[in-house]
Amino acid sequence: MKKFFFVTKNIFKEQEIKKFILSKKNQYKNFRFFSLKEINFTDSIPEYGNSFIENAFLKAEFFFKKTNLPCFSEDSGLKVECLNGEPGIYSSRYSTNNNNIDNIKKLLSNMVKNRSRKAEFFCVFCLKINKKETYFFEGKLSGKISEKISFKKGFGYDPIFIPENHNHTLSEISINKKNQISHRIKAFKKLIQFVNK
Ligand code: ITT
Repeated sequence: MKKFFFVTKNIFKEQEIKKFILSKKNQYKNFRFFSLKEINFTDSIPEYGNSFIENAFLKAEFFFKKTNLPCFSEDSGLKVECLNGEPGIYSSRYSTNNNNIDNIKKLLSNMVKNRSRKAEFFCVFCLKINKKETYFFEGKLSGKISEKISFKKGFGYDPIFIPENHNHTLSEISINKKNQISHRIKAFKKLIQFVNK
């Protein structure tokens, strides 16, 4: 059995990965992950890098140095074409109070009508197996930003992100459906296939 800690404080990320593994339990029965809660890991995790890769590395490295336990972390965000890739690595802290709905409102107000609404979710996982072995896996999802917020519950920018070839935002589809196309699962599949080799 391959066991790893998922270095994240984000319950949505955790839930998506949990559901994915559950949906493929016959294929990935040798893989188990644990959340930080299971060992009461409450330290605040540094995230001061200048790129998704750097941030993912910082999170995994921080946890590994403290615990010596194999782990993986993830850094992700939304890149909007007409905003030159913003909010990018600042996706979770785009508005002044870091609140989800305020992040969304700021993004919509910064996007003037008639400009491109093209956007992309990007994700990178960092897998830390031991002191010497660190690996990265990436995934992306193209789409566009809707004009309005779809007032459904959801993770981050899901209420305003319409994936390519779809008519609904990510918050209007189930997690299992999102998992079939998401940046996170595209990257995670590479990780789990690598571990299972
Ligand atoms: P951890 O660092 O503890 O993992 P975090 O939420 O701070 O959690 P990030 O720094 O990677 O994680 O920020 C990711 C942000 O990007 C997230 O909070 C959302 O605002 C946005 N985001 C990433 N993936 C998303 C998705 O699938 N759906 C909606 N928003 C997403």
